[in-house]
Amino acid sequence: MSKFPSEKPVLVTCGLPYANGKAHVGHLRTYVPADIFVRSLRKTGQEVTFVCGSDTHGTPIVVNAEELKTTPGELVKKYHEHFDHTFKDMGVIFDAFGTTDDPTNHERTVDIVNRLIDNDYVYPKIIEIAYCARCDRFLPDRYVKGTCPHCGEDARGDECDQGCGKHLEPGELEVPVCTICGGVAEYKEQEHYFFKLSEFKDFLLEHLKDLEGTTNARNYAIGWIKKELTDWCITRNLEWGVRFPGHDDLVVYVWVDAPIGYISFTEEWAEANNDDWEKYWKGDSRIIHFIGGDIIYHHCIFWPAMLKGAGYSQPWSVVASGMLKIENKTFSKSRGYVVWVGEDYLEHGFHADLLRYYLASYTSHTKELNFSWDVFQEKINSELVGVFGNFLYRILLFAHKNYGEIPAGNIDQEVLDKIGYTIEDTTESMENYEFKKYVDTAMSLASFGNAYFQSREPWKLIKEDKDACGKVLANCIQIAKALVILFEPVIPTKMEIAWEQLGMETDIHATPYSEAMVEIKEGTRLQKPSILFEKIEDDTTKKMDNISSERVRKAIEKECGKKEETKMETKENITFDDFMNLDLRAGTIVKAEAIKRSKKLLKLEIDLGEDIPRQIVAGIKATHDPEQLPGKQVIVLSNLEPAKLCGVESNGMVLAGVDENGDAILLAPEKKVAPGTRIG
Ligand code: B3M
Ligand code: ZN
Repeated sequence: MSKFPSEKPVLVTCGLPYANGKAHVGHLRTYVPADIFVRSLRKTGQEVTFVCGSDTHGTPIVVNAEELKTTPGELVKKYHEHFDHTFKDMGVIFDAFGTTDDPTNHERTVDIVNRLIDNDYVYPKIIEIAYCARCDRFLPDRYVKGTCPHCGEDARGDECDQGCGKHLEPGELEVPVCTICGGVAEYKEQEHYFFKLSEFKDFLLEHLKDLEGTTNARNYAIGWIKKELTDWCITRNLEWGVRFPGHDDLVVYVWVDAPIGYISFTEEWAEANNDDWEKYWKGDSRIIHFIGGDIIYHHCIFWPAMLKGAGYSQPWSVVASGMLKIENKTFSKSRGYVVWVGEDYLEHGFHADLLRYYLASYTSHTKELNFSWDVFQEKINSELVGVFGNFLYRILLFAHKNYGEIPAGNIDQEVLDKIGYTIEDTTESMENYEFKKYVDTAMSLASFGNAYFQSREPWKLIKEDKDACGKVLANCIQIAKALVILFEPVIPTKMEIAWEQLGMETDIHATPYSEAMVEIKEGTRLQKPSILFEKIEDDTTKKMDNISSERVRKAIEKECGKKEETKMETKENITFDDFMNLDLRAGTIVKAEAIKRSKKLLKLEIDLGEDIPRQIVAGIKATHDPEQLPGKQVIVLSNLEPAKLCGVESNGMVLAGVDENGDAILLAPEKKVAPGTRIG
């Protein structure tokens, strides 16, 4: 049973790009399929509103603006414009493209947060927040890095980006380090506000049972909820963002106001079009979110709970794309594995539709997609040029040359059936978010067309029976008409031209699938066709490959340079008095035990000649067996301000170096000395 067209209003959204950097091919993995989906849905007769906008808040933007010596406002303005025009250039056409800093979004966020407060889903709690004494500031999210408590990998702020990918709550990160000054951070108590996510467990399990979309989204979310569902800290110590109601020193966490952008942009669209946004967000609707596979947690758990808690409609479907690889390497801007939409693609004169075609047809939406110039060339040349383009050009050229118009002739039942089945199959694929299947099925109609033309040998027939030949051509043009309608969602600009070449005067973008079965009109004038898709030459691919490898080479150089720099880096001179202020002592480890929550830390008790041994936390768990440590002598900085590491108090620092493997090397006196012996 077809799900579309539906009586219920349909809203499609795309994950909001952070207005913090340029658009790359990775972004397009969400936006291009979403745009294809919307165009296709409209062709089934479904009314759809399609909204998106820039995500303008959060610490990465503030950190980046600070580094670039500009303001967050200026920075996001620049990238908002960049995304807006890049999407348009790529044929991704939103009905509204706002920003989360729009007044509408500030107001809607405050409304939702207030509703959550009124409905008793928000409570204050004193928690430990990373704080940098040197910078004298709290360190929200991206201002702090450290070790993931779940998997032990290096992690930053609110997510374990190098390891398990989990969302991290404030205070969870172990061995926190300030990203501004690089100094060790400490945890300090502060009051923050929490959303009672844990109360939504049953609701979410029910909600997810019926959630449409790709199975990766549903399964991931269900798995997560069954494991754990903890309350969410929804406030941050920042200037930039949406103020938390009643608190001048707090803003809401970016993941609160970002998805609310979906609502605000719908409001902005409704305002501009004299329509009603509440039919989507307060009524019985179908809200479809296209997102990257790395933000399933936020869209399938946090977001529906927040909407439910505030009395808004919840998503009907979540479509999550797989990850992107560049030339078979994990996508990484810093390592140079990136393809920028502007400077690496459009600015080299490649047509947007070719990339749209590649992204839609390379692999299924939830799988990893590899971007490779060689594969790009191969796919474009063999499929778009070799099959589809070839069919269109040869039949139109033949028809133009021999008839100058669409010749007369009944359409074979076989041809109409083939078109009918193709439309059935493709629309079904689209409803299941199977873009590759959609394209492959449409392409098989082009192959059918080629075989039809070839087997009837019109170049011979024209000499023997012009009418019979005309009928063959009419059938081919009917197939071409269907193909252009079917391919419009994928390659919309190219299909505009093809539609004209078929002598059509209507708007291809507004032409429904059903039109493919309507027989073409004999006598329609045909212009001399032009070639729609040009072959990509080997030289071009080579040139693009070189640009890619050059970027990777430069990234490696930069990385090495950085290492070199840090190796050679010397600190500013200090005075002798400064040095004398360091109270360095030799001590004997009397006890050592692992801190369970941490992969890096050991809790040590060290005899410094005082009444009781000092408790000091050291990051040597990976290299030192606690059982082997008692009795060992070490050097301790004994007057370091106390700090809590992973919830355990530490009163000093054990001195250690790091060898070339990154392992900790403990410093020790040359021979055994009395505990407390002064060093220096
Ligand atoms: N701005 C980008 C990302 O994490 C983030 C999406 C927000 S969607 C509401 O992919
Ligand atoms: Zn992790």
